[in-house]
Amino acid sequence: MKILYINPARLQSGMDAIITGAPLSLISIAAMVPEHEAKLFDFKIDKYHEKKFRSELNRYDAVAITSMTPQVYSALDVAKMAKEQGCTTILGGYHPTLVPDFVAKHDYIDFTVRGEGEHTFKEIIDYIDDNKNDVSIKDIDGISYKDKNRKIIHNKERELELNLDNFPMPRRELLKGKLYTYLGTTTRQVETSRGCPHNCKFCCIIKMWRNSNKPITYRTKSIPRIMREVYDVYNREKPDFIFFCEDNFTINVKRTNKILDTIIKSRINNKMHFSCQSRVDTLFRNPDLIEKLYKANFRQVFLGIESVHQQSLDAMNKRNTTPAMVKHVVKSLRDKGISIFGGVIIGFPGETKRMVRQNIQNTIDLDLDCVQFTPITAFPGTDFYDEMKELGRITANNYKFYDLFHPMMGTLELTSKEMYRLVAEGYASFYLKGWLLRRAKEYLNPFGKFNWMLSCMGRLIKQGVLGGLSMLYSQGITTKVISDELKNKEELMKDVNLPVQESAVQRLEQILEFKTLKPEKIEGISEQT
Ligand code: B12
Ligand code: SF4
Repeated sequence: MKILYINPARLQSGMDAIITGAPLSLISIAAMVPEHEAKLFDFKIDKYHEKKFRSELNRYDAVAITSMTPQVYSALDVAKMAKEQGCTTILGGYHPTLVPDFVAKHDYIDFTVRGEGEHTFKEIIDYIDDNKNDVSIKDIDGISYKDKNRKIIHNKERELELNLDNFPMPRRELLKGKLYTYLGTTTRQVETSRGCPHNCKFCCIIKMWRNSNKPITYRTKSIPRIMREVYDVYNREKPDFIFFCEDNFTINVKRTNKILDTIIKSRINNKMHFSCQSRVDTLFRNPDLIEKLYKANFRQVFLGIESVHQQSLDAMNKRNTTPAMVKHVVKSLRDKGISIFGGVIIGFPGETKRMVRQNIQNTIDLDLDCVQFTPITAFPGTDFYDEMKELGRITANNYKFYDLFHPMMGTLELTSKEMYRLVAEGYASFYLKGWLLRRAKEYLNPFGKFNWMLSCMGRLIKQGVLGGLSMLYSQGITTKVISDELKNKEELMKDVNLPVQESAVQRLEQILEFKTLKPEKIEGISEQT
């Protein structure tokens, strides 16, 4: 059989302007059916002409399409086209998992895949390939489809694979020749674990990687398997960076240490850089980890900064984090020459305009390398979404606005229009008031701690700076949107009391006493420090 794997259209806003990430999802499921001819079409990278694309579709028996929430309309458009050209259509990923009916109801979608894709995909392909495995459609767990009467059937959920090493290596040859970049650096993703025990209020990870009879399921790959993937990437692509792409690479500190020790011992860290996503509280509690990340040549860390207001952090289920910890961790990382990409939430329920502006000002003061200001977003399929819907807060039903750039809801304190203006104000005041000069001073200094940036400077300027700035201008974001309140820093910040580091420690002790996070209750975590 011939299968075309499709990553649907680019978004015009948000991170897509500065980051083009490879679809690890598609190359992971493709690895389950190596006997079938495979090609990847990535709308973010490949040139698209409808006529040519349609005639390409004619060559394929099936299409496998991935979709996050904001991409879902593009995914459906492509699926419709594929059906018209006679392909079997299979859709999976976050949105089909979180809101399967929305996808499955369309006539041109044959199979909607919920949750982990590997086993389910193999079973579907065997099923449509002359029913090789001799199963009935109702026995394929994790799919939704329509019966003869067009009624949507949701089969039983797919149990998660307990040993991630059992999955074959992703088919990285499908990415060949495609330029995937993060802020101008050539980057490839490696996934070392799935799931997260933290359950932040706004996050949908817990819904994705979970067996419904268990609260949280966290699974890891073995160190030899991770290193095989690292070397596979290095040997094929020699990228500037490997990005450990799970949402939280440092959940289990002992395990993270082991991975870092192995990387250091192997000396692969002399050949390329690494990056990952982590949490402030973990790095605060484990300062040695920062040292080791540095030794292992990690030069970018993505951190959820979220808010300078403790009331918001608490309500988000980030009780273990304080603004003082954030300040400390950001400084520790940057002192080492590790750049930080921070995520900041605009308009968490309870935050007034003034509080949001204080949050923006705090982000500027932190002097992060890069920041994404995201209006508080409730992804459909999460408890948070249901809660907001019940309160009548959802303002956008069109999923294309769920792109972490446009607000999809309002709060008691802010309308969604006000929230959008605050997002614009955040970007304008962070990026358009001296940021470029500060970064240039650091990154262009051949003797400075950020001199690792020099080798990718051309691409960084083109994608990270020009791409990012033109995205802002195209959205009408200029310094004109900055309010007088934000211009008067002293007045604005006088009632923000950033406690000193000791009180952050005290708070942590207090919290640990209450044992809000009970690691022993989390499946897969036995070695948490
Ligand atoms: C790396 C990453 C990116 C990269 C690369 C994205 C890409 N091309 O894959 C970049 C940085 C570009 C990115 C961008 C965005 N991202 Co992102 N990203 C991730 C991250 C951290 C890892 C994704 C990954 O590679 N996972 C590993 C693979 C193996 O897992 P997977 O993708 O889930 O695929 C499995 C299943 O979902 C399923 N599956 C997936 N697709 C398909 C298709 C078929 C046919 C089948 C059968 C199965 C199947 O099978 C796979 C194997 O089990 C996730 C969080 C996470 N931990 O997953 C967020 C995440 C997916 N991103 C998210 C969001 C919101 C975005 C943005 C909208 C943010 C923004 N505006 O800035 C953009 C949208 C980009 C776009 N073009 O539309 C959300 C999605 C929420 C949602 N409901 O859709 C997540 C979950 C983060 C979060 N915690 O909220 N992202
Ligand atoms: S730590 Fe990250 S992945 Fe985990 S629940 Fe919070 S936002 Fe989601």
